[in-house]
Amino acid sequence: MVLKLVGSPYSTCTARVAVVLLEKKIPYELIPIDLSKGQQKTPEFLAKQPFGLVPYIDDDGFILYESRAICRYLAVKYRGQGTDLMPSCSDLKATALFEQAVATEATSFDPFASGAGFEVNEGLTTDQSSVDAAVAKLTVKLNGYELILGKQKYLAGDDLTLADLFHLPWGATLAKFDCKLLTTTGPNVTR
Ligand SMILES: N[C@@H](CCC(=O)N[C@@H](CS)C(=O)NCC(=O)O)C(=O)O
Repeated sequence: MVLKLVGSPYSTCTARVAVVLLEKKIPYELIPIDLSKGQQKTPEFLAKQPFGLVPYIDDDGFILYESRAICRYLAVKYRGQGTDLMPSCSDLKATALFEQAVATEATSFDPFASGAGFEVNEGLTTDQSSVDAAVAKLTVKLNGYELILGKQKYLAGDDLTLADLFHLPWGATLAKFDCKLLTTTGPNVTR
């Protein structure tokens, strides 16, 4: 049975999993959930994802939620297919640097990028001082990224990993909202 990705095309968390499915060349079916109608809060949905959030996957009856955990599951299950996106666990130092990079995304990028992204959300009234504060916090973090990426090609070293891909959904969303930070912080963040 083809893997089911239950989520929303408008959700960055769903996009995080979709990017990895594409990079790993894993066939999948998107089962769309209409967040505006609260379909993620129904008893049937909560039985699969107790917090009422997208996405989750159904891999032949195996249910898994939390986008980053899903991506790691897929990277290990499909090692050798498509792009390899995690170091082998027998390489202790490469694994430690990978863990450092994924933790960096979760603590130093996602909260700040989403904070700025939500403040400049299309169609909503924005409070300019809140936008400025969110962008200032994100700028500090991106300066750190500029240093990291000045020394190595990717966030966990010289190979592309999940840690890099985890940045794409919010990175693309910020660009869409005309937030120029990703191209003005420095050449390495831009790259
Ligand atoms: N840590 C979770 C976060 C999931 C999450 O916040 N999903 C959002 C969309 S990106 C959602 O379902 N929002 C709908 C709601 O809050 O009801 C993950 O990465 O899967």
